[in-house]
Amino acid sequence: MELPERPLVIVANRLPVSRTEDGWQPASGGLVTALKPVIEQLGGAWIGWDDDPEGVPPRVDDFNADLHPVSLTEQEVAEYYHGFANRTLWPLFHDLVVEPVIDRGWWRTYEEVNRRFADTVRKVVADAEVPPLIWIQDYHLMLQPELVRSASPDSPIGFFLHTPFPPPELFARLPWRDQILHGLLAADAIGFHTRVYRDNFVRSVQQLYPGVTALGETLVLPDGRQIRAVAHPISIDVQEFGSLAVSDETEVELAELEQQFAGRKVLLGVDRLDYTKGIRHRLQSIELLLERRPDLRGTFAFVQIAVPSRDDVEEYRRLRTSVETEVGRINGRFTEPGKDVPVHYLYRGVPREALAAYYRLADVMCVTPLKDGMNLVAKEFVTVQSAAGGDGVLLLSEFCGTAMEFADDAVRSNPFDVEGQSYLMESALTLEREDRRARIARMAEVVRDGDVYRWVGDELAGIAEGGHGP
Ligand code: ADQ
Repeated sequence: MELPERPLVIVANRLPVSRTEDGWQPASGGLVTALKPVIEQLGGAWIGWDDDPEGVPPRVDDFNADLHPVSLTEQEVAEYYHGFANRTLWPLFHDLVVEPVIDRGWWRTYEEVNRRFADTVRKVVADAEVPPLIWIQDYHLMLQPELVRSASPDSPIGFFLHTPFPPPELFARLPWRDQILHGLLAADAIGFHTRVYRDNFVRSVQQLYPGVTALGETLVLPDGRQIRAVAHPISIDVQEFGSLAVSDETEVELAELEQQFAGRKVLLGVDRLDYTKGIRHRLQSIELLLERRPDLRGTFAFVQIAVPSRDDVEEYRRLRTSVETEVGRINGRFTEPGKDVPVHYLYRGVPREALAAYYRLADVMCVTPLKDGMNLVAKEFVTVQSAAGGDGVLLLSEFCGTAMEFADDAVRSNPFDVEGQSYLMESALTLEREDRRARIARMAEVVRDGDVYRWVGDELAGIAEGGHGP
């Protein structure tokens, strides 16, 4: 990977560290893992919200960046984060699977908090010998490029959106659409997971700003300035998941699970508990399958692992209640006396080794979001299965970024069609073994060819190259 000869400043909602029993450590997400070696070489800084009551240390071992916390008041967290980011932008960007809340007060706080992040960037770049490359992450910080541009005029500035970008007719509903686009267009390069999201963005820009032309990946603004709008699909650390798949701890976990589910096939769901992930629709499909095919009862189990998420937000609390009601109803209807329940529901995050063991155990992995920017669970599953010589089937929603990469090797589902999806679950259980194995191998190869290190490299190169003045 060719790296820019500048330090790197990352601006993201969260700082890249978490508190563990052994003290502070770099967080385990894909972005942090992928940036570790890059930051090791270039050095740099990370600016993010400091949501630990005791404060985050200025540096942690094994991560070569200075950490610059932005402190937020309770009201700011409620309005900028739970409010505008998660109840306005999040549902709007996921095709309105729930109604976005439009609140002027939240918008003002979003602007204010974005300004505060930019003030911290200003302080950080003031000390830099060379203008750093500034890389801004995600929908919480869409006003940053413009604010940061004035703080560091000579820095290359990039922005990456981890969610989908909605079609222009949906985006146009946002009362502050102009400000958001204006904020973004100050970047040199703007990255999306897929070409569809990129094209949605370009069409929104063109509708709202007549006179913008698009030439391939380049947008030419009316004042002649050029920026790049690119599709760079995010991915996982393939090597890490490959070794995790066959580690001793994973084997131990798997042996226990195999004993627990002996004689039954396993369908699996692993998600944050979010209404975009299609968990309720998935459960309804399971219920229909059990209803339609009494002969299959007792021959399979459905396991849903749901990581608690955003439980300060009303829609998420309601979702939890309805998922738990649904699980209770299905188990109430279909559990035979003295036998195990058909649906296993774990409301918690599980350690990496346990996660890998579940991926290996699954006969059918159900990744069926109503809308999802990319979805890394699907990529983790095929990587783990392939590394362990597995032959599980991936049932994959048409409405996630990953579906663009896996062509027909996944069983493609429309999760809104819960009955159709129940038939797909049934047929996924009966695919021929050789076919299953070949599909997993092809999907794993796609992930191997474009892992998270390639994503980081493509993004940084794009930011360094993009952006030309009038
Ligand atoms: P998320 O919506 O969080 O990310 P996803 O891409 O699937 O979705 O990543 C979830 C991560 O959490 C995976 O690495 C998975 O292993 C882990 N995880 C999920 N459930 C877990 C559990 N119960 N226990 C332990 N780990 C669990 C957002 C966007 C996505 C986009 C990513 C990256 O919504 O579309 O793919 O950012 O850009």
